[in-house]
Amino acid sequence: MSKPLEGIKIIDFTHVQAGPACTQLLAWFGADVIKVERPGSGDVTRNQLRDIPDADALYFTMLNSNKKSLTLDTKKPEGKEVLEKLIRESDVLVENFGPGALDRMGFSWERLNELNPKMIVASVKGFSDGHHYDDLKVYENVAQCAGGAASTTGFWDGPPTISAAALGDSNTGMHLAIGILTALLGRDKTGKGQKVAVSMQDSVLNLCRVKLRDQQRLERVGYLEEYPQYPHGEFSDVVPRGGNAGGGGQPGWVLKCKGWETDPNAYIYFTIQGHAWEPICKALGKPEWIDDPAYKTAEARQPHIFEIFKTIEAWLADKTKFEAVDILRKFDIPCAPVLTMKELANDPSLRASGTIVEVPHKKRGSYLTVGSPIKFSDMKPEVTASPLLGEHTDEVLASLGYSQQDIFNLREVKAV
Ligand code: CAO
Repeated sequence: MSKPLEGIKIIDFTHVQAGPACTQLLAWFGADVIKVERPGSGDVTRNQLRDIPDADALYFTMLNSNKKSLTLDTKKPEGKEVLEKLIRESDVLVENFGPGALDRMGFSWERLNELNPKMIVASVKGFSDGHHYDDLKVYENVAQCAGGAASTTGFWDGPPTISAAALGDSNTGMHLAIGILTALLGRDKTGKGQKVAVSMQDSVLNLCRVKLRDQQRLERVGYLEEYPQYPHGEFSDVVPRGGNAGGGGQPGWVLKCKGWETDPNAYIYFTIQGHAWEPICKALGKPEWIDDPAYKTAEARQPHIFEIFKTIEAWLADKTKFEAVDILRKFDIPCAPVLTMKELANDPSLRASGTIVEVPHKKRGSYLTVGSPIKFSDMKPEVTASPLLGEHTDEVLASLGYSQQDIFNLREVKAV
C-alpha cells in the first residue's frame, strides 16, 4: 500500500526526544527519513539507560523507528560536502540542536535556502527566537516549568510538579510535524520552502491554555469554582495547583477502589458530568439525591463535593477498578481505571489497534514500542525497527553518486 508521504525526503538532524518524535511520525506515514549522526557515537540516547549491554537503548529504539541512519561528521569539510549534496535533494531538514549550533556548523537558514530554495527547514528550540531566554538549552522538565505546566500541576500543599507525559519533548515534536506538513502544502502552492520553528515553551503553553483561561477568570472574579480550593480555601492572584480536579467544567477526582491499601494504582477517575447526575445517583443507590436541592445542581454540589466523593468511595470499596468501570459505563458515566504501564503493555485492544506494537530488532531481539496514535481508513502505518548506527551510510552515499572508493576515502578521514 503506498503511503501519503512517500517520496518526501527528510534530513533528520535531530537527537534526544523532541526532534526524533517528529521525524518518527513522518517516517511512519511514508517519508524517507535519513537520520544524520556523528560517527562513532550517534544520538546520545543510543547509550542512555541501556537495559542490554552493547545494544541500542529503548530510549533510542522507541523514537527512531522506520528511519535510516547515516553517520556523517558535519564539522569536517568532507562531511559538509556530503551534507550539501543531501540538502540539494531533500524536501525537509529537521533539527533540534542547541541555539546557534547549525549556524556555527555553517548551515544558517540563509545558506540552506541558497542551497535548496524549495527545502523546508524545521527547528525545535527551548524558547522562540527573540525571547529573552532564547540562548538557553532546554530539556523536557525545564520546558514544563517554563510553559506553565509545573506551576499548575500537583497538590496545593506541595511543590510545582512535573508530568510524566512528555509535554515538552514529544508534544513539541508533534507541533513541529504539523508545521512541516503545513509548509509542504504551502510549497505546493508557492514552490518555495520556508523556515518552521517551534519552541518547547510555546508548545507546553499551548496545552496549558485552560490555565491561562483560569488566570483571567481569577483576576476578574477572585475565585475558580471548579477548583478544590472553592469555597472553603483561599485563592491568591495566580492559578493554584488543583490536585486531581478536572480542567474543564466537570468536577472529578481520583477515587480509591478495592485493594488501594496495597495496590498504589487501585483507583478510578470519576467525573461528575452535570447532566449525568441522575444516572450517578442511580448507580450509587442514592436516588434521594436526584431532587434534593442540596445536590440537584452543580453549584449546590460544589461546597460538599468531597463529601460526595467520599460516598462514591464507600460504594467503590468492594469493587476493583475494572468492576467499577464495568458498572458505571452502563450508566453512561465518564470514568476510567487508572492503568499502569504493565496493564497498558499487555492490553489486547491496544495491541489489536496497533497503538502498542512488538518490533523485531537486529541486536535487541524484539521490543515493545508505540505505534501511530493516528488511525487512517486507507492506511495502517507499519512500525519497523530503528536503524543501527550508520546502518545505511553506504546506501545513502551510493544514492548520492559516491563510488565505493569515495566511500572508502570518506571513512579514511573519519567523515562518515
Ligand atoms: N557532526 C559533527 N558535529 C555534530 C553533529 C555531527 N553529525 N551533530 C551534532 N554536532 C555538534 C553540534 O554542531 C554542536 O556543536 P557546537 O556546540 O560545537 O556548535 C554539538 O554537536 C552539540 O550540539 P547540542 O548543543 O545540540 O548538544 P547538547 O548535548 O549540548 O545539548 C540539548 C542538548 C537537547 C540541550 C540541546 O540540543 C537543545 O537545547 N536543543 C534544543 C531544544 C531541544 O530540542 N531540547 C529537547 C531535547 S529532548 O529532551
